[in-house]
Amino acid sequence: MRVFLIHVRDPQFYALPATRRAANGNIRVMGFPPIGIMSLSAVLKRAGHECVMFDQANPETPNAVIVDAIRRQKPELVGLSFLSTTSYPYAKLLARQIRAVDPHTRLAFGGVFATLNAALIKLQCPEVDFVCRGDGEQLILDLLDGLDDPCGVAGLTWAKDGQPVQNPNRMLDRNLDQWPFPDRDSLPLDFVESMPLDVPAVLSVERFTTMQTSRGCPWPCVFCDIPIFNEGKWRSRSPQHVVDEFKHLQQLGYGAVYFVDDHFLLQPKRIEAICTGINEAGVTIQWGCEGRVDSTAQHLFPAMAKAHCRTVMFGVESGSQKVLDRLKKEQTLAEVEGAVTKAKQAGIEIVHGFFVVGNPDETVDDMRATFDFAARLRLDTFAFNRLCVYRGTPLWQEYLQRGLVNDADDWYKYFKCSEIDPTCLPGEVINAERTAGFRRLFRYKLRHYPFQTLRLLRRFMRYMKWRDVAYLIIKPFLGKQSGPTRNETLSRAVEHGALKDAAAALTQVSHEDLERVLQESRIERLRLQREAEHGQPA
Ligand code: B12
Ligand code: SF4
Repeated sequence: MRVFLIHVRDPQFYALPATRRAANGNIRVMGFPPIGIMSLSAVLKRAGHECVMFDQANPETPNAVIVDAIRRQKPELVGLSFLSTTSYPYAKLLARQIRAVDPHTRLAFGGVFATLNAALIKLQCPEVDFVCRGDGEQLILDLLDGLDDPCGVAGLTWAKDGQPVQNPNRMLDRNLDQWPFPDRDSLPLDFVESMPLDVPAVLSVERFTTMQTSRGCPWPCVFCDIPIFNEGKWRSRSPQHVVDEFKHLQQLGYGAVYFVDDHFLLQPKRIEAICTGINEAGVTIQWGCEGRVDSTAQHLFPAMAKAHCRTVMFGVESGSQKVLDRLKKEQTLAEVEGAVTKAKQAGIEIVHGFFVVGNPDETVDDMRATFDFAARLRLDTFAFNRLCVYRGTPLWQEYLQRGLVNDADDWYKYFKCSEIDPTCLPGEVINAERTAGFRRLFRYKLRHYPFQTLRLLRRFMRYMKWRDVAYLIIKPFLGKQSGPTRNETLSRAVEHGALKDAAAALTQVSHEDLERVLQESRIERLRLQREAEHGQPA
């Protein structure tokens, strides 16, 4: 069968850095490749289907071109893939454009946001036939087999006689090695390695791609929906499978890879085996990953550096223990300091800290402590985002109970916490403190870590225009000082579908569901700990 897969983007998160194309003729995009649809494309092709991918980052295939191709080629299924609440408005827009020209093509949505809000989406966006929940590899194959009668397709939400039907969940499959490597050849785009930020921050001009070596994270952070998306589990590919993909990428000429794993730094034996495998295979690709600061794999930072790990990113979140505890981060300031120091001592070139400000119960003193803490840490780069609340997280659940959000009306909106939670500082205060904090932080870094700071600036200046480097530096001081951002406003400017209350009831993440996931997470962590102590990697 013929399938079209489209990666829907939030335009803030990519840029076209060059007017000239890459040597192979491809357009260059600064951002992450669409690994979700690339994974599905490889699975479909192996099963004998035809698959055409589109990425909204490609200026040569704007929506009009995609819609026209669908009208002419009439694929049996069109899958729209998007990551988050912020890209849902763009997905809906495209779905409607497609439906307007082709009343028959079957349309499917997938991704994290779609998974967590499936029935609500089905009702608000009736032009979409199927909303696919969870892992897509087996699901899309099953869907093609059951296009006309999808009642047996696990993980699917669809409608019968105008009513949403939620087929049972798909069993989480731990065998990730069964799937082929993502199809990185079929999109005419070359990706430029940059930091995962909403401003251009080019790290190298090596041929760049992403890889996923594990899925999920069994921790209870209140603002994160990864645990519920993965039912509290962590699943991984075998070291050999990961090393084989590295070898394959090296042959294709890739020079840089970023792992989109939620927590790569679990299972020391697995990490050690991957590093050994990379060295033994003579792979020279530079790579980066994210993980928790309480990882028990920190003694492996030197081995990772030796295996060309250039970037490690930690979710530091706050410099106030009180705030960390409120966010249920289950980490201490001492652990943060220890992890960052060890990573730098091991020779990891770029150590990044993700921070959040505007948290519930956070005071001005807590915010100041955060910036001062960030200044003291040996971090190379950092990002300070305002905390937002997404449906599916424990924080959303808490806000429901406190009457701050309402599932029926607010499920597709995203809010900065400070806009709806009276225990947060007001937006103006947060922004003013953030600006002042940045100023102190930059001054401290230049005074105490001048070489580290200049080395990093030199790296950026090697690949970026002066203007863009200047923007990167002054961005934190710019912007509207209060109120919702353009994206927040867009996410709220959505009409309501009929039957929304019924749908909200249907997809409600009940307190029991959430408790079950948190319980599963605890069990999963014990399993991983036991495995690390006694047995083979998962
Ligand atoms: C990499 C990443 C990014 C990259 C984007 C990369 C890209 N190509 O666009 C960057 C750094 C730019 C980014 C930005 C943001 N991100 Co982000 N990101 C991720 C991360 C870590 C990995 C995504 C990924 O590549 N997964 C690997 C692929 C293989 O999985 P997948 O895309 O989910 O696809 C699988 C299934 O979902 C399914 N599937 C997907 N599509 C389809 C379609 C069909 C038809 C079918 C059948 C199946 C299917 O099949 C695939 C294979 O199993 C996720 C966490 C996560 N684990 O998902 C967060 C995550 C998606 N991001 C999140 C957020 C909040 C954001 C931001 C809004 C952050 C911010 N405040 O600005 C922005 C918005 C960006 C946007 N919407 O474009 C949240 C989303 C929460 C929510 N409910 O909205 C997540 C879940 C992290 C978190 N817990 O907070 N992100
Ligand atoms: S550590 Fe917390 S924030 Fe990070 S992926 Fe795990 S649950 Fe989400």
